[in-house]
Amino acid sequence: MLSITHHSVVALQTALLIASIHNVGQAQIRPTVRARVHASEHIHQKQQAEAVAAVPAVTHAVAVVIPLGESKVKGKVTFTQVKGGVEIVAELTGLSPGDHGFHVHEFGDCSMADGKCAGGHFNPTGAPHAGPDSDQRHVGDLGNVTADAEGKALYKRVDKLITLSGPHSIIGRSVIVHAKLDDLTTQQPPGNAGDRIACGVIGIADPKMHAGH
Ligand SMILES: [Cu+2]
Ligand SMILES: [Zn+2]
Repeated sequence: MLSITHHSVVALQTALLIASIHNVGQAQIRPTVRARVHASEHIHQKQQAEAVAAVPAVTHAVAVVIPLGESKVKGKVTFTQVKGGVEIVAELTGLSPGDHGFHVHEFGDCSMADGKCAGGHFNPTGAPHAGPDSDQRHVGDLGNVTADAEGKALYKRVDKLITLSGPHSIIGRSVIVHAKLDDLTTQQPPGNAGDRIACGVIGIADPKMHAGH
């Protein structure tokens, strides 16, 4: 009995000793490994951050507007990051005199004659259709462009909802000009602005090419 007990105690002591050595060993190794993993993660994150920083933020965008179907409407729309929002400047020709609905539509696709592949008004927040000065509106609701007797329109405004980066970015979407005025209230079809008569895909522009902004 005694001898068995003694053996048991010795065995237990040995086991504890081994365990404690083992634990000490682990305790010494683990933080080192963790530190190395942590350091490599840190370097990796740093490299990623540097790579992101190397890609300049989008400050300028442009859409070359082309006629759809039988229309002769064409021109250019620029988007420039400014203090307090994005400045939109549209220069269009070939319009009938008066107001024409003007929006950013969801898709950057002007490939069909009726402009339908551009989708609906860009509306990432699920808001109702409205005018550009309304708090609740589609991000793409830019109101109307107004053409003079010669069919030329110049539109200029600083918009607070449109952005050139992030979830509400308009890059890769499109601008659409309509045959009729956007009444800023009708929900279906939005603004009741009639056919789509011109379309332009919004792309990233070179800030150096748009000096003066
Ligand atoms: Cu539209
Ligand atoms: Zn709308």
